[in-house]
Amino acid sequence: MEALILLKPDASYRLMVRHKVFSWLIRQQYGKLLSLKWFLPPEELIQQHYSFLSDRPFFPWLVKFMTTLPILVGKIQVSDSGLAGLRFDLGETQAHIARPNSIREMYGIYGGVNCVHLSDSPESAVSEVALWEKYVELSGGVDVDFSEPANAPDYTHRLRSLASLIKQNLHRDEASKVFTELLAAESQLNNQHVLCEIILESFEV
Ligand code: DAT
Ligand code: MG
Repeated sequence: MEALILLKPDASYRLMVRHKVFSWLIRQQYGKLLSLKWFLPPEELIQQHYSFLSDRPFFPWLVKFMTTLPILVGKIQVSDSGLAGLRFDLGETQAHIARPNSIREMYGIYGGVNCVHLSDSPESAVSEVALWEKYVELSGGVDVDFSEPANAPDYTHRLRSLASLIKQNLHRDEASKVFTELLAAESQLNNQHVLCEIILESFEV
């Protein structure tokens, strides 16, 4: 089958994290990365994609997180058991409690800021690919520069500890300021403040 893969904004724009997630995607033995490209998902697509979460308090934030900036979207050719293997590599949903050495533990920041979406079952893979292909062509190969960025830092674990302070309302302003500086140092984006805002907003809900 084909499964849907999305690099969420925290993986699409943090250069070293993007490189490391991509390295995992091409080195893993479970399936074959077929395509990845930049795409700004419209709200109605994300609302449908995450419709099973529409009554959760974080849903409005989640839709905003996934529709404010273009993200990397694509497909993986994978068997049922291969998909389970990839999902195991990915780790649990919330980044701050994901299994050590999983992709989300290593590169996600906190909670739902968890770097990667991957279809979570063969059924959802089929339905997600069908849904997304109504909006975007996903057959064009990998059309992104993933070369290793020279000297780009990866501050994931400092960002997570600052997120934890902000969530607990401890040193809130200072922690937000340092969080913003570290995220900017990791990322490459003209409107950097937008990325910071959508990530910081997740700690409010
Ligand atoms: P997954 O992405 O592991 O398949 P899911 O399909 O249950 O998890 O949820 C989709 C996304 O919604 C998830 O990647 C991040 C967000 N989310 C889910 N549960 C959450 C929670 N308890 N707190 C914050 N964000 C959550
Ligand atoms: Mg899921």
